[in-house]
Amino acid sequence: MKKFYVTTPIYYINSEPHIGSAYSTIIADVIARYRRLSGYEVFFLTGTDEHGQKVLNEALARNIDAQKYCDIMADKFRKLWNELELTNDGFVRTTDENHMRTVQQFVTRLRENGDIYKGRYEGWYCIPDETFWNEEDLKEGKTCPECGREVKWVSEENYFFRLSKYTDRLLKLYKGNPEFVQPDFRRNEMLRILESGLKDLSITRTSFSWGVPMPDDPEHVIYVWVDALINYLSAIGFPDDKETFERFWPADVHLIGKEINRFHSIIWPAMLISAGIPLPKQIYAHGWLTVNGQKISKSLGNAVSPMAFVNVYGNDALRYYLLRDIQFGRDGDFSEDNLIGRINADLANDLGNLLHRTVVMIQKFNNGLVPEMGIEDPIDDTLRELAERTFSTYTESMDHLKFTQALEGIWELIRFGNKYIDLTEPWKLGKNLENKERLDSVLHNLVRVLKNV
Ligand code: ME8
Repeated sequence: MKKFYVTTPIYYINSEPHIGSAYSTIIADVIARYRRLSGYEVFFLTGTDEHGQKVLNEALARNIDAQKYCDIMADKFRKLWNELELTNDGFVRTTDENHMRTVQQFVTRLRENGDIYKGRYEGWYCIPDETFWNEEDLKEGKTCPECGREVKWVSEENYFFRLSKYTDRLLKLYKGNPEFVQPDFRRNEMLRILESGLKDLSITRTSFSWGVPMPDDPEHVIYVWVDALINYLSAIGFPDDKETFERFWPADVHLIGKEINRFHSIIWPAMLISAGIPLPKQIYAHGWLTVNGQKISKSLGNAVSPMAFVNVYGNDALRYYLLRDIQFGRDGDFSEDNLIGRINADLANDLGNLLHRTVVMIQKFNNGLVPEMGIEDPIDDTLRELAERTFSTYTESMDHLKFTQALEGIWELIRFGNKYIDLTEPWKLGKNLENKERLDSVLHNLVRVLKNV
């Protein structure tokens, strides 16, 4: 059986999930469902990123034991994903014992391959992003170039990963495999970073202990990003459950937000090459859901739970809106007015009418039973051809994560379905028994269209 492995990022649990964070998981769910329908054995993974200073700080601020805090927060994510009817096959937590063991085994491999050494890290650290920055990258007032918040001076004895050694390998990879990072404009951003050369990466911390201990040197905990990336392996059994691991690895697509592209498209493949593990097939960095152009996030105070919309409009309407209205890959403004507009125009009017008219006529003219085909007319061929064309453009679009285009194609068919009713006038055919066989075909064809939709 063909297999497909799709992942979302694992979520930091220092704050509750919101509509922006749910975006990645909803998209991944759509991909997973599409692949299952297309006959693949799918592993759809999501989870929570629980170590590091920022999670620890939240637990401390609440005076709760860090693990207990993580348990409470991880449950909130699980519950929300259930309410959103997500079909994830795995839910990894970085405090899971088997994940932590995998991280240590992985780091041991890097060390055995000569890619880890001890040195002194002195530089700037953004706790909210859990990211190290060079002085020259900082913005005015010593703030993080990514999120604009204050960075902290760190001076510690750390272990380093020889990331710089992989610059040329990665450049070669990018040139030989343009699909590796998508969309193209995101790949180009990564190419520019590679072309300017990579520095080695500090991969441990000693100033706190909420993390995976460094093998043979437990004073150090492993940098939360190194810990987190390895979830994609630990969740499918690396290295002990060889069978599951080899069935699903390499991942078909790591779905991520654009601000964490560098970790996935540069640091992660370098780590994998060093560990002698094949690379994922693709990293797709999507844009942000925004409100008035600003990223939806807890810290900006514009974060709303997706349930605020699901409870009013339902899961399917929200999904439809996100995939149809927000051009995948780009940022897109989330607007309740536009959501309502899509529900009214596309779901209720176009699709709802087609369904309603068809069901009512089958009820009225054929006792609620779908008739067999009767007499055909050339317009039936037009409808059939459009349905076939729609199916092939749909699969082509879905295979390339072009959700908006996939839906546009389907709606062309729906609109033609409505036009087909107007042109064939089944309510007139139903008035005269002589036309029964033609009416049968019309109703039959309408059901077929709806089934395809
Ligand atoms: O980055 N629009 O976790 P995270 C779209 N733990 N996507 C959004 C968004 C928005 N407004 N806000 C957040 C982390 N996201 C790490 C990942 S993976 C090995 C470790 C997306 O909780 C964001 O882009 O900060 C990211 O893809 C995901 O939510 C998790 O973000």
